[in-house]
Amino acid sequence: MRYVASFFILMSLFAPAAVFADPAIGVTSAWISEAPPMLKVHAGYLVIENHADDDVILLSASSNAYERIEFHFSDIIDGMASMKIQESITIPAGTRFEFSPGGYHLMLINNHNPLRAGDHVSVSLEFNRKITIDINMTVRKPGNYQQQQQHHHHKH
Ligand SMILES: [Cu+2]
Repeated sequence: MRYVASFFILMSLFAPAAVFADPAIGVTSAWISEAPPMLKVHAGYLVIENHADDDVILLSASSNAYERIEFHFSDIIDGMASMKIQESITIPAGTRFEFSPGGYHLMLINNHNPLRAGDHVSVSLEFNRKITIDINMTVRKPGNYQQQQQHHHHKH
């Protein structure tokens, strides 16, 4: 235990920003749904894979392009669509977690500049154990993206 503690003290001395990529966590399919210019709240989606033997917890997300980012879950309550804020997202060991339309999403609030399909937004994901992963999210038209995703699931 003492050994582990001194390891983390050393890490914090030599890596002051405590930012390092963790090969145990993979992020794929990161995109933001293009919205009309007057709409300043955008939905973002991604898949997080946890290859580690421990659970990881996504604690927060931030971007220079937005005022702030929340984690939301879309649900239907009494026939009304609603969004619930999630304080954090736990990804159990050896599983993948999907933010996808109709379920969990990043709620990206108040973009500083207009964003259109084809633009890229860099987002920092902060996990427990001081893991930060910087990702690049692509702005896409929602219809196009869904067509691509459903390519293999066509019913004739
Ligand atoms: Cu939302």
